[in-house]
Amino acid sequence: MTGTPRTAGRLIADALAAAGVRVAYTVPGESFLPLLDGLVGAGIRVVATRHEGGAAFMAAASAALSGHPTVVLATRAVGAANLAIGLHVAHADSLPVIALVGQVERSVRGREAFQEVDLAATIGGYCRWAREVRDAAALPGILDEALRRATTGRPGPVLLSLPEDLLDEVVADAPVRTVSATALGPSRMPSPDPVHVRRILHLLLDAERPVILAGGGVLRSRATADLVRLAEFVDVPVIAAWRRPDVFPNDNPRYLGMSGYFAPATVRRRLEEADAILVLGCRLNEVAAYEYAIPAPGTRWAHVDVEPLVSRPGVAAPTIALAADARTFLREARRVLGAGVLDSAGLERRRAAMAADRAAFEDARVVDESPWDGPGVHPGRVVATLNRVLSPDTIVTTDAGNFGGWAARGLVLRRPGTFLGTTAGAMGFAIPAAVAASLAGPGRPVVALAGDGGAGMTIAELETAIREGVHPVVLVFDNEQYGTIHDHQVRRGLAPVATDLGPVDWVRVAEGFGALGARIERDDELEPALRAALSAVLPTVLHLVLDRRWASVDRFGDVEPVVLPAAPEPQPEPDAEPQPGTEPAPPDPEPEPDAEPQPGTEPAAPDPEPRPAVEPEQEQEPAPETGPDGADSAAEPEIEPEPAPEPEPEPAPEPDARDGSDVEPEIDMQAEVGAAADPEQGPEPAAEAEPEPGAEAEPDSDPAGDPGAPAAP
Ligand SMILES: Cc1ncc(C[n+]2csc(CCOP(=O)(O)OP(=O)(O)O)c2C)c(N)n1
Ligand SMILES: [Mg+2]
Repeated sequence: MTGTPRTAGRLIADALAAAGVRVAYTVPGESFLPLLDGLVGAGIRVVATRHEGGAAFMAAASAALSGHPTVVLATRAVGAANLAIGLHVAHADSLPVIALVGQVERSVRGREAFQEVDLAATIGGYCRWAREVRDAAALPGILDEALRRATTGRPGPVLLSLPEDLLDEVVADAPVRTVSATALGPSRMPSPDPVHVRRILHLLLDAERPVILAGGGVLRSRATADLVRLAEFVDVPVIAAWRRPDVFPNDNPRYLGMSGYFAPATVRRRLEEADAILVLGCRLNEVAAYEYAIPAPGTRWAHVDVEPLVSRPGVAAPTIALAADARTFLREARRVLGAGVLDSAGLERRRAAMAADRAAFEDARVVDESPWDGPGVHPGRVVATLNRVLSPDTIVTTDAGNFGGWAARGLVLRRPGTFLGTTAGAMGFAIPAAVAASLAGPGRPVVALAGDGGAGMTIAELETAIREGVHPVVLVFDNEQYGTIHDHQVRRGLAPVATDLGPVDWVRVAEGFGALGARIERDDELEPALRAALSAVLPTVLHLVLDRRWASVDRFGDVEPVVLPAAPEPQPEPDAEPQPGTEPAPPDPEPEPDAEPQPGTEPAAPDPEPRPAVEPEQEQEPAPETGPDGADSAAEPEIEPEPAPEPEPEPAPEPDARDGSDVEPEIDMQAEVGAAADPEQGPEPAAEAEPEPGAEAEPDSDPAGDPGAPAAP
């Protein structure tokens, strides 16, 4: 594309619009005014927030829901410093956030100018990549690179430092090479080699206790429906990675819970017992992997990820590592399975074990049954009320804090894209994320869960919600305490320093911003108030009064564990799911990739290399998504929800393919075990060996890793 003369600010905005950016969040500054102008001119919605931290949280939430790169803007050292927490979130959660920060004019740079700091070297350190632009002629190339870094391979935040005077410069007829939205993202990765896919299926299906650990990569590639199909077809259970509970429908009998803080004890146990794990679109961060205890020593595991691990200190290398996005992997797996035969004895064994596992999990996730008659509400019953009242399309956002433990254990989510919580454990996230979710999907119910500590950090964004015409519901769990940290202190026998907070009248706070509020002191008051809040046309804050003795979902008072009623005897699950093997195979609705030789007829490949993550220049065919569409796009819902998993039967296998009774065995899962997953072969190389953010310990995490006494960030 050849550019017409325009300011550098407008050129940046046009490039962003072309890359699919639809919304930008900011606290404005005088250092980037032409850019603000340019964004509006390019049809990007610009939302002013009350704090740059809120803006960055919103950008991260928007990117998570829409899959599009999202912009956050801030001014020089002061605004950029406030962005940091949200950039860290975007890094931890692999979200394509583009931070554009106004910088001092080039003529005063390096002279201790007003609000001057090296932005790329400081705040840029929170990002995957950061540059200061010194010359307008270099802008197109730098923008190109920034967009690629943010969206290809493992997505993440990038930062551009933009000198104020540069943004005013007119860039005359410069050739502009902008990246188009359709050329970006992990879905542009090539289909994985079927030989590798088959090896991974072998690893899983030849095991006694296989499990799939699914993470954000499945959500980002909109692959939940594909994962459900695979899990149902092969009868392998799924565990969601920490803070990704919406990756698999929680009411599906194959779902065995979310890992990490406050998970039911059955989750860790099941992961430890697994003799094979498929880690799919998951970074195995410290919390999700129980302080790197998972995969347990001796567990054979496959890592399928846009940037799979080769090795990490203290963790055994994967048996197989495959660079692929979750959706293309799952579709290829389905194709490979459709051409083969499953061992029926293995299927039966897995199905029986799954019924028992699921029953144990269901018992362990009960959070509302301990006796309670006040004062204040029972936090587990709050979660039970949410389960009863919220429609399946409601988006729930969460903050960090022990209050979230009851939801982590007991909240039931049925659809992908209905949960936003950060693996960075950042307080203050829930309310801005709820505002962004409401903006992204107008009309969709959105509920934020926050403690009184976290709510206090970003409650001002209620005004942003009102100004922008959206109305999330905010539940403030008020124990007048930084309860999580107090809990740490108590468990270490320390005095409670700096963890007591004073009373806040959250109803009046809400009303002060022009929102609605209700104080909830008894369990039976919540349901009517929640229903009213969900149908209100203004944001509502529900002030949940909590007795401080609710220390966590596992502890009541400073010493007493929560006493729950005895669990009922586990009942085997009636398997009501349609059995793919017993139903007629409909035609495959998806175009299959070019005809490939049947895997069964291929010569056994001697441990071939996986295809690496796509290089930017490579194979960039158009995506099915629509590109940017100027001014109109700003008004459209931003969320691109994945359709709920279809109930239709599997297309690929023949009626008897699962028991192999009269189908030619094109893949004999039994026969190929040894060749498919040989631990001696060592891991496949990953695309890039970057430091893993998951390896960074959170200061508040519980070093003992005691699942019975967790500490939420
Ligand atoms: C931005 C940020 N600052 C500090 C922390 C450390 N921290 C983790 S939980 C917590 C207390 C949260 O208090 P509150 O929101 O009231 O929830 P509660 O633990 O009381 O349920 C703190 C201070 C953090 N995770 N994030
Ligand atoms: Mg609190």
